[in-house]
Amino acid sequence: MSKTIIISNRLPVQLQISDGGLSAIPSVGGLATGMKSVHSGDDSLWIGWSGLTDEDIPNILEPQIDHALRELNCSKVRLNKSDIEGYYFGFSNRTIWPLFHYFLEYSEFELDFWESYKAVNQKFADAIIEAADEDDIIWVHDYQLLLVPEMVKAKRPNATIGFFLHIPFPSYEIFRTLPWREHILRGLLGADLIGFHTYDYERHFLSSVRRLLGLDVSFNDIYLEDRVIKVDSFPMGIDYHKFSEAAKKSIALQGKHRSDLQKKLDEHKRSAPGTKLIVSIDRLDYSKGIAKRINAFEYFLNKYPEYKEKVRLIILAVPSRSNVPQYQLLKREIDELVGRINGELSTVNWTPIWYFYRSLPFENLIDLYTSSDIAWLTPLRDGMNLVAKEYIATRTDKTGVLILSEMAGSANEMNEALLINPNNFEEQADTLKQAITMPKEEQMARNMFLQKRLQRYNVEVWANEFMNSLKSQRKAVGTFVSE
Ligand code: GDG
Repeated sequence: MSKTIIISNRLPVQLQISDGGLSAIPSVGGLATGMKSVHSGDDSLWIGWSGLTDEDIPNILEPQIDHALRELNCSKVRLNKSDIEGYYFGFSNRTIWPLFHYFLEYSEFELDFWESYKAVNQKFADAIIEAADEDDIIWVHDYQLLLVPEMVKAKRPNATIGFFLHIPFPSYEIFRTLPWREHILRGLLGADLIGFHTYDYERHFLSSVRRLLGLDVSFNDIYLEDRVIKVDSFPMGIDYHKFSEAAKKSIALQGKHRSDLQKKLDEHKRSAPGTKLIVSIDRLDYSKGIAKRINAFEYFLNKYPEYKEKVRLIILAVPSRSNVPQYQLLKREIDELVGRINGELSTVNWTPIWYFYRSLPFENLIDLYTSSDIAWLTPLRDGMNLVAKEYIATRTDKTGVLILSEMAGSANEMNEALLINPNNFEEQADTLKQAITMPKEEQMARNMFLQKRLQRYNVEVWANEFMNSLKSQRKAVGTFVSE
């Protein structure tokens, strides 16, 4: 019987060392949840990095780690500190990430990063080749592993390989600037199915394949020697039920059972009735447009001063990639902006911005979603943006307004949200006013459509549709080769 192998940079597992020894706790992130139906039972295996480098793992613990991972049908790829520096913090996050998010000026074309990326992709590919039989189904995830499909196909030509990119694929004019552009395309073309969040990313990829490799492309099929590679879009959904149920639980908590964060938010609502809470939640990443959002908020307060003391912006910025210089600079910029604006505009009763630089437990994230009147998400580029979808899923009474950047992949499916261009402060100021004054009936009408769509196309459906398409590609490839 064939098995399914999933590969991502990180395993869906958190390793913990305690008195009782070592344990591997399954993580509850979006991808792990979505892949539950695919990664279940002994006929599936998830290969990835454990989060600990060779230098972090004492030899004596190695067998224990492997055993704990095996219990969860996981297997680790061993990486050392220098791999992580070159492949992860280097090529993945200082070359590909900025380039694919249109931050051309941040993208570093360093030969050392590239060499490390190739070597580490080969380590992942070797781990797959060792584990995979000829007729297995292999699903590779994301921008850290763009070369893996070709490396695996070379040794396992009959395996069916799928690849899904979680970030945007940029337009040809951007992608062509990459010195190793043909290698990256050829790496991906080892897959039989290549999936993107949106139709636009798919078109950009096909255009690069046609123009840089001169291959035949017909609709969404690429012809490469004796193979046909299918390219398609699969917009990722969320675990709708998990978010709506958690929201019901959060809202139902009474008195002393309410979380400290909820108590603080309740107190705020009591002391300043009618004040609107605007929330924004992102990893601290320049692609998310956090600094521009803060500037746009200041612009709004200057344009519509009647809203001073009537609105508060809550920013949750989750620490991310703090080894990369651009992220350190951004952190400083945001600290200064928040400090300056709060310093200039605060009154004895009002602080315009509450800024949290940390990760919150899931329950608190839900408290924030359920307590806020408006979610304001302004990425300059974003593959999908799941926060937008999660906010809508937690609005169990259907109230709440979502303001969403049209540069997020999720904007394609969320037309009933208020869509904005994050570079246009004038438009955002007016949209904030529209959100603040939007009648409840209109909020509910908009959210009803959004919720229905998100319920239907949830993360499990996303994973199953990709897998079904991959399986039918296997059949199609079989037919093509034998003809
Ligand atoms: C990449 C692409 C694409 C956030 N803060 C906390 C927390 N979160 C959770 C959210 C959400 C996830 O993190 C963030 O997902 P996004 O989709 O918004 O963004 P990226 O991390 O950039 O993800 C993106 C995604 O991959 C999937 O393909 O949508 O475009 O960039 O689920 O809930 N969770 C907890 N505490 C926090 O403080 N527990």
